Amino acid sequence: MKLTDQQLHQLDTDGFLVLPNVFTEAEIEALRAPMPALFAENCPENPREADGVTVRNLLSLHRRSEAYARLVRHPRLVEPAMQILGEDLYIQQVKINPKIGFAGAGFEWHTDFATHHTRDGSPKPLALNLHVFLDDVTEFNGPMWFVPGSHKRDIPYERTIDGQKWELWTVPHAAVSDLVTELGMVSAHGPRGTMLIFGDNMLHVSPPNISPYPRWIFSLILNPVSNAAGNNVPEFAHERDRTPVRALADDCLLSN
Ligand SMILES: O=C(O)CCC(=O)C(=O)O
Repeated sequence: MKLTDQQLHQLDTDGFLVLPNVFTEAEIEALRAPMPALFAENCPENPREADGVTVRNLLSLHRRSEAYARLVRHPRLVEPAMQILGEDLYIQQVKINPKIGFAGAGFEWHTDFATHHTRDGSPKPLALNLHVFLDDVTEFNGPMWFVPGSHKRDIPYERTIDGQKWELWTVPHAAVSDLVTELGMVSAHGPRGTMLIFGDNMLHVSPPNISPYPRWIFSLILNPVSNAAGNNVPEFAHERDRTPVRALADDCLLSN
């Protein structure tokens, strides 16, 4: 799948792109099928919310499930990423943030680059975050909010520790306030099967999910091999395999 010139222009201007109807209902069902078994695993790749019970992320899914081993090589994800970045990419991080209804906590204001640079050591904000909505994402169930155009700004950050003692690099609220006042905010929603792309320096946040509805979102981070880092953090936070990712066939999620 190739992005149009207009989509590339929009991504460059806003810093994110929402593409509805990229994955079919049958493909979304194939991706949801292994989830109950994956949720049930008690392992470091399934960190919990502050309640100690609810799964906050399911990480390294491409090493835990055949369906996700295929999804991370899906041409509808890999080809646009290679088109945007124009060089060999490796799989940096693979996860689902399930944001369970009533119990899924939010994510503080941040750019991914603050963590990728400060914690992992990535030199440049080149990594791309590619999301696939496995549920309808609405205004109610904790969608992500973006500050369009913020990816072109120099955004300050500071080290914080969240409720579960995870290290985060978040953006001070005074800086968020200035950027939001100037640039505004947009929430990214769409039906199951929607794809979302955003860059490493995009300022974003997401509120807790206090609705009854879950909000499973798959996230793949691809980083240029030339920008590799992350050898000092757990592998589920930054994958070690630097093999350039290559696209499979378009029907890979449904073929045997
Ligand atoms: O899943 C969410 O709501 C937030 C995810 C996020 O902040 C990220 O992928 O960088």
